[in-house]
Amino acid sequence: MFSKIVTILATAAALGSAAPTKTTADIASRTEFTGVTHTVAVGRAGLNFEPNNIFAKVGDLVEFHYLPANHSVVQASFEKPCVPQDEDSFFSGFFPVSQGQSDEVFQIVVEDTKPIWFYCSQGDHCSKGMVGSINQNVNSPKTLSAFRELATNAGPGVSQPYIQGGCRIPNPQPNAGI
Ligand SMILES: *[C@@H]1O[C@H](CO)[C@@H](O)[C@H](O)[C@H]1NC(C)=O
Ligand SMILES: [Cu+2]
Repeated sequence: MFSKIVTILATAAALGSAAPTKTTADIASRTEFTGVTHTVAVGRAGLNFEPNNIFAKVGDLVEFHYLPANHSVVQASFEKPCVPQDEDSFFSGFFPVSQGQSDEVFQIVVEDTKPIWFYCSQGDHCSKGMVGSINQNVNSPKTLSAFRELATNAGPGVSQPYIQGGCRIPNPQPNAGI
């Protein structure tokens, strides 16, 4: 099971354009995968991630499935919701989808227990609340609802220049429900 995931990551890394990143190979070599995947529907019935509040263990995968129309996911810092946290922050690229769900999905690996904040970088989707978190600390002031509130006053979403920090791979179940 674990070696299968590593193979998928390695294959995607070798594909070139659709793909990542120096970091993906690094992750595959240093993270022990749990075999657990958290599936997130992107843009189902509006500007949202479903679920937008994910709790994951180190070594879990988070897999984004895109629905119409044309969304992305980017990692932010808590303080600046609609811009990339830094030059290494993950970015899925855009997924224009006219119906159903995307032919490809974007997978990231949870590498540590720190909270991860993310948003869609399309137009004003982020400031309209298209944001989410992985492993928010509900006992701190930095909650998903506080992040979402901060986002309402942020400007247009900012993308990264490259798809990175995860893998775009063929959708394992393009015709199934999410
Ligand atoms: C999807 O959105 C991106 C970013 O706004 C844009 O560059 C691209 O042309 C859009 N694709 C389609 C098919 O609308
Ligand atoms: Cu969006």
